[in-house]
Amino acid sequence: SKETSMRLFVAVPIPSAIKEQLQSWCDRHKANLHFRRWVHIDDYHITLQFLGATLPEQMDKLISVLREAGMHQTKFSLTVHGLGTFGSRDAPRVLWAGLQGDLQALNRLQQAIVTATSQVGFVPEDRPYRPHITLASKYDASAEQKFNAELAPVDTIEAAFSVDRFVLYRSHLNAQPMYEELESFQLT
Ligand code: 3AM
Repeated sequence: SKETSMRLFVAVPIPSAIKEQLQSWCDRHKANLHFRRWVHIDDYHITLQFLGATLPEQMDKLISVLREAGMHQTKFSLTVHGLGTFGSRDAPRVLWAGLQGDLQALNRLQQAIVTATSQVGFVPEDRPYRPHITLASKYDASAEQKFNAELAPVDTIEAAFSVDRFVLYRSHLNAQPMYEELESFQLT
């Protein structure tokens, strides 16, 4: 039922040193970028799959297929690189930092997770996977200056990190930070 279900998603956590750089970039640029909601530093992540409402009785099986999926995926490295938005140019829905590095490994991991969770009843999204780190949302459409990625020097946010695990998160709407780490899964 709705009362007992949890809102879950699977994501790659971001190491503290990288999160600090992302936050510092946001702090330096938020006055010029007209988003009203900035992601809490502890909430930065790369979503692999949004699972949505999940019942407590689904948890054991879910955790077990995720653990199995992680055992067959090897560690890899990513670089935070560049900025982008989802939504239209005049009214972007979210501002995100992009990724470079071993994107093939990231896509393989995402595929493995979608396959694993489908075995326990989670329905994959039919839109293509677009890995990103959301930085801000709620664009102020009344802003005089339209969003322009060129206004913000993207090079200052570049940094490499190693991905050796992924996490099952619970989302708490209206909380700060919003995301609670329920379970961590090691890659090989
Ligand atoms: O990774 P980000 O922060 O861009 O937008 C939500 C967030 O994405 C997304 O899942 C992530 C963790 O909450 N999300 C929320 N509701 C969703 C839905 N119904 C969703 N993704 C797909 N379908």
